[in-house]
Amino acid sequence: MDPLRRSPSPCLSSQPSSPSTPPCEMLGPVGIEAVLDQLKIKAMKMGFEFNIMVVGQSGLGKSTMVNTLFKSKVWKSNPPGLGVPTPQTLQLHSLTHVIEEKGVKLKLTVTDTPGFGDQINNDNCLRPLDIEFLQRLCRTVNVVPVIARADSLTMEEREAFRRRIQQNLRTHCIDVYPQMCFDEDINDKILNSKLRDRIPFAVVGADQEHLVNGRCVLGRKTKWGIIEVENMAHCEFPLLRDLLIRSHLQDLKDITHNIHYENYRVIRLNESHLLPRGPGWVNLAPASPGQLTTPRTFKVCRGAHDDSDDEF
Ligand SMILES: Nc1nc2c(ncn2[C@@H]2O[C@H](COP(=O)(O)OP(=O)(O)OP(=O)(O)O)[C@@H](O)[C@H]2O)c(=O)[nH]1
Ligand SMILES: [Mg+2]
Repeated sequence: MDPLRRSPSPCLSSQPSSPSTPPCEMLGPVGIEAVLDQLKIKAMKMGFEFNIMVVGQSGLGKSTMVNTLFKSKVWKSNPPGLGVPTPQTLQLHSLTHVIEEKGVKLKLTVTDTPGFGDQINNDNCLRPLDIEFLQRLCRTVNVVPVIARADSLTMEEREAFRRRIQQNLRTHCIDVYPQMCFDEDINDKILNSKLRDRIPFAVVGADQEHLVNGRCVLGRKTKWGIIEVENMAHCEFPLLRDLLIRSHLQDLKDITHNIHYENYRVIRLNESHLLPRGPGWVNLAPASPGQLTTPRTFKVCRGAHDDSDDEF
């Protein structure tokens, strides 16, 4: 039942409003804005949780990137277990760290994975294996592609590689994050268009600190000098980090929760609907299968869940 209908306020009568019955607004505000404080208090109490998984070819720098994320300046201290050389990753491995800033807690979990498709050359573009993998992956999670080991490319090569990858993604309908169809308003469109133009970010990973002009910086030592991961003149790691942890964290979670998870749920419910009916069988399948598979419906679905708690 609609809670607003259940207990009508004194100003709501069964009579339709007429010029002689003053509308509710005239009696003053009811204090709806207090809900913002309630949401804030609840969010502060519960904290936020965010999961990232790194995937790609073996030896590409995935484990180093996980360490870079944890060691970059978002964290004042290093989580335990870092600082040792990264061995080859042979199985899934998750690292969790709680960051607290001004009373807001973020529990960040980064999952490292073993490399895949190592025998195939991908010097110039996406391999068929990557295409197949990304096409499936972007229907299940938000995909943020990066150009790893960007220090091995000149600035011109990075740009040319980026354009080739962008073209590949378009040609093969791989809809990476931030997906254009989920831009909610003109501000989203402007901000995300700039990001889409820069993705894949050209990043450098490093888990060693070096002294540069009296400052301790995270970077890679080469015979030409130190490549600083936090320096935008050297690589785009700060853009990646800010997208993930700062500017788009809640949006990434919303899309995961309201679109990817909802789609997964619908698929599973449809599967269970096909199972033979037995004790405990409940018909939970949606009225029209595949309802959530078009971007237009995604958007509606996203709006419908915008009040979700997002607890984890
Ligand atoms: N030049 C350069 N080397 C890097 C970079 N990131 C990592 N490396 C080096 O690449 C090697 C492999 O790095 P890992 O992080 O272990 O690679 P991985 O993708 O986790 O490898 P697997 O676990 O085998 O899948 C190490 O020697 C790293 O120091 C980078 O941005 N630039
Ligand atoms: Mg690894």
